[in-house]
Amino acid sequence: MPTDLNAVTPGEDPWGDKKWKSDANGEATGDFIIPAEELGASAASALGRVVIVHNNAGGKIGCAVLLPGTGQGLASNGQCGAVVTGGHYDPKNKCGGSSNKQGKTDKWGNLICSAELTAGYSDRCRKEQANCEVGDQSGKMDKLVVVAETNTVLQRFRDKMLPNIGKLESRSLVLHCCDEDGSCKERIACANLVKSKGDTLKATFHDDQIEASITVRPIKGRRRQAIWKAKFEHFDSGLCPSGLLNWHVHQTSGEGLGTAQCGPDKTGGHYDPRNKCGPASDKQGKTDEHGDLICSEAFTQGYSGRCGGPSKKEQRGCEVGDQSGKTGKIKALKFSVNRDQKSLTDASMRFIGDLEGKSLVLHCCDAAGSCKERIACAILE
Ligand SMILES: [Cu+2]
Repeated sequence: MPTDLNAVTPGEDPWGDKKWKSDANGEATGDFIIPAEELGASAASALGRVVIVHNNAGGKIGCAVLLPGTGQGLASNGQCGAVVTGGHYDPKNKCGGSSNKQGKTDKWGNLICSAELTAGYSDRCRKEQANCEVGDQSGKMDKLVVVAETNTVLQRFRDKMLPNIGKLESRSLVLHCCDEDGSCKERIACANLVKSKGDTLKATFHDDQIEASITVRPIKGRRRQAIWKAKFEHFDSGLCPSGLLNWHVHQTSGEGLGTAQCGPDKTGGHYDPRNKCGPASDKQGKTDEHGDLICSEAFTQGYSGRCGGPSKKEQRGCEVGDQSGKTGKIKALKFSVNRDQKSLTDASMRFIGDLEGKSLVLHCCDAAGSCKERIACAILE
């Protein structure tokens, strides 16, 4: 770590000419590559060292230790090597040959992973999951088998030794290639473990005239079912005098108030992956592989007869994105939704993650129940 915060020691900063320019918020992003010859040492030797950021005047204003981080991409592009992704996650010192504890010492200066402990790893881990590194998924369970012809793999594994899934966040999942006799070396690909946004999505309406959020989450163990919740903390009746709102998931993202922000050119039509063809379906005007209209006029006209009503069966006739068609209008002036709107059994939504980045659009309805105007929209994220 730097000892004198104001000292500028050229020898200490071999790459002093790398510059970032921050924006009005003081934020800057950038990257640069230091060639091996410039570094003058192996790439791995950079780990544990400190990067220092100076201000324009040369003063040291920030520093951070270089740690192995997450890797994303193909090993052939240099994305998954030991320098990038480090060794196996091994918080319990199980000490496989690739444990990230290899070469590290305890507080008495002794090697955490002795040669003996390391040598016995595969036998120990084979006997019991508890003896494996937390990060040794194939050791604990089994190899992934990717079927070459289809490139699909669906295998289920039961991991009994994962104390805290949250600790895996921002680590990387690395795939190694094994040969026929089971010997595995080469890292072929890696990806970062991030919290799945597919679990819960939320559209937040935040404006002078509307303060509301609409969330959707899956129901555990029940495929294709979801619970929607709408919470209105403030709603200006100027936006819609009746306070009765139709609400839909629209195909593309839009955020703000009125047609300028939420019109068809911004948010598109209703999300309709199953071609249910309401008049505002995103599939209107599109053709199938034979060149025929997906939504014929007659089919479109029959939509309101197919969609609507409390039963699951009738919901199946609705576009996936037609939330009010499935469960009724939001009563925004009551700052809540009808009881029966709170939970929605959705017959055609398999992966909520598919809604991510699309928008939730609110339409104003008149007293007669006719709904047109798009009054507000927010992105599901
Ligand atoms: Cu809509």
